[in-house]
Amino acid sequence: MKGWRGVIEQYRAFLPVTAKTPVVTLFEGNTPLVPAPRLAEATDARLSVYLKCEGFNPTGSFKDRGMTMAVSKALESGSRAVICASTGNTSASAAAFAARAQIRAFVMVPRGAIALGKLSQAAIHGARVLTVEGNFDQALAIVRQIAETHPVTLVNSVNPFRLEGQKTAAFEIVDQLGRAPDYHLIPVGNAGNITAYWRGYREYHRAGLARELPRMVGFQAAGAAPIYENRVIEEPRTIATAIKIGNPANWGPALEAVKDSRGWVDIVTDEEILGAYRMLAREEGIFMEPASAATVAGLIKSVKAGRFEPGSTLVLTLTGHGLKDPDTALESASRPTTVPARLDAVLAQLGL
Ligand code: AN7
Repeated sequence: MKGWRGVIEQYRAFLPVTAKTPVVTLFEGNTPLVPAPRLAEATDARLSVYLKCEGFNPTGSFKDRGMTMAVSKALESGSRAVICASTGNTSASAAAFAARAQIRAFVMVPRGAIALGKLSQAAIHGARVLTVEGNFDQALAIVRQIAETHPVTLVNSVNPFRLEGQKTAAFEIVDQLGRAPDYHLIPVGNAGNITAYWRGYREYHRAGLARELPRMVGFQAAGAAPIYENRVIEEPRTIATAIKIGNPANWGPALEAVKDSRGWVDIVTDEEILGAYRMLAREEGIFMEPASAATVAGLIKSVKAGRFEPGSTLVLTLTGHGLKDPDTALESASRPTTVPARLDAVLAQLGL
């Protein structure tokens, strides 16, 4: 078979797999790197801005890159079940890859704090879904305990294979752009992705495939910003439910990535996130979920603060598709108008 066959086949030489690893894939990866001219124009026309649209992965988020690795390795080790806590996207991806591998998936999501699309994905793929009366951090603590004492594989990003798979996004960006960007902007929740990207860029650099290394810039929601505030947030709050996390599992490695790359971590408010969310949809035609828009909000804020040299190349990771969270979209846009089925009534509404 010709063409793209998923991130493991594409980047096998950089991944901890052997000929014996049973590759479980949905042909994830190979997502578009889309130029964002209007975003650049609206912020600083002297910047080159590109969007790595990870919402176009098979389950609609970047999690598929890590999940193909985690589930393949789980299967290789003889495991017949995976478990995770999730703000939604990890559970959707785990459920899909477990279905593909024909093993069981147990997922725990915080009650009332997960977008509708994500919940429906986990359900339709046949995962056992528990909604926890608590937040993500509490759910993660429980599944970690379960995985230590029961024959189930933990597929949160504390599973090292998750980050190995996710680092392939950095490889793709270099392959698509012909170089590493000067800055890489990314939302931060459990802090796995920023860690994985930095690892990917460094590995490509070491292999002589990228001459440059980007500065890693992470954005947290203002009400859920443990890394920025340097303290655990007991009750994180934000409209961007994907990154509503108060005690990130990859806190230390993410800080290292930011320090090593001479980057920074900043916060954006829910208002800024929603503004960026609408702008991205209306000005660039790209519909991503609010957590992804945090990166665009971060771009706007950082440009205002004069943080990028003119002529810089920036890549923004847009982590999850907008269709994941239709409720927020409808609340953020004008509602449809109901009309009688008559030409004159329709024309009157359209103002034509
Ligand atoms: C759209 O699904 O943690 O900093 O349980 O879904 O690597 O955690 C999701 C995280 C950004 C943050 N954007 O990435 C989960 C989960 C979206 C996300 C993040 C998530 P990390």
